[in-house]
Amino acid sequence: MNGKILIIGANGQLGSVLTTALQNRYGLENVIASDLRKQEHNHGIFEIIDATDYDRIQHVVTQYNITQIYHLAAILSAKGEVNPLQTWDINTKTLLNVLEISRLNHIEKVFYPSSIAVFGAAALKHNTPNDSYLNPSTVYGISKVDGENWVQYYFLKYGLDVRSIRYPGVIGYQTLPGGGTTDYAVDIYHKAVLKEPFVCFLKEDTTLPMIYMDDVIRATMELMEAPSEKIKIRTSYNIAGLSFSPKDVALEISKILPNFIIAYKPDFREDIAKNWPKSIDDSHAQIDWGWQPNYNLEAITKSMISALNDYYK
Ligand code: AKB
Repeated sequence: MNGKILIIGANGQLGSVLTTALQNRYGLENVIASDLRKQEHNHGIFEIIDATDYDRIQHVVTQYNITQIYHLAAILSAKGEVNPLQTWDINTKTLLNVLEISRLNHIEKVFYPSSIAVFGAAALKHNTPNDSYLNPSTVYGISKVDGENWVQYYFLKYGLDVRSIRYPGVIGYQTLPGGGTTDYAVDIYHKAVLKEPFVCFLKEDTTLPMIYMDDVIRATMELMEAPSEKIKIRTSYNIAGLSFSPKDVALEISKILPNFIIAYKPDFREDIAKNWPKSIDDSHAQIDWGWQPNYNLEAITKSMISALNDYYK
């Protein structure tokens, strides 16, 4: 790769792990991490960027001669419902800033994460196809549908090479998610390792598509490194990891930690989850750029418990 990568939203659940992965692959000096605040864990080059500030992004792009942008900043599904108009404003304004700056500065590649939140009641619940009718029930989902159409527009109209994945719920030990409906699937492991009971905000049988952090990082890098002609979908690719319900994770955890206790107290996040798919058809990602997940629930559970045991030691 020639040039430098800018990551916007580098302190988030995915951003912090992806930043390290990109630094390892392309060199510490070639990755510029950015977010609203600098944090202790930030290694390498870090710049403060509020992505609603067009001039600030432009300044950093010029300063470092940026050639690739990963735009990860967004307000997620559950938090987004607290202030819908602000969520819309932030999610859409930041994307349009990135797209316009990318076009004007001849950025070579842009990554834009979409989500299973684009699907709503009209989509099939099982093996949801990539080209489903999209009628999301959250403002986050609406902003991602809008975003998917904008990235395709910039590709078709200006030839901007934007690539996108619809992420399932992401599970990882490295960072805590914030503001999502799938966050329970990370919190549950923390509580289990701390030997505390877990109160789940979804019903016990609410099955959702999920993916392990290692798989999601590999998917993102494989998509970004694929030859341009292999990227046939310019809105966003479905990818599947696995599907499970809170009851399934609790059962798997109790095989390692038999005293684990879970209770269920569904709240408004259950209403969000019930409109999302239970499983995803990712055949286009498999055919176009060779996507295959590696982790099942047993492997995820072993890896999460072992890593969090070390963390809390
Ligand atoms: C959320 O729960 O909002 C996110 C997502 C599925 O995009 N994790």
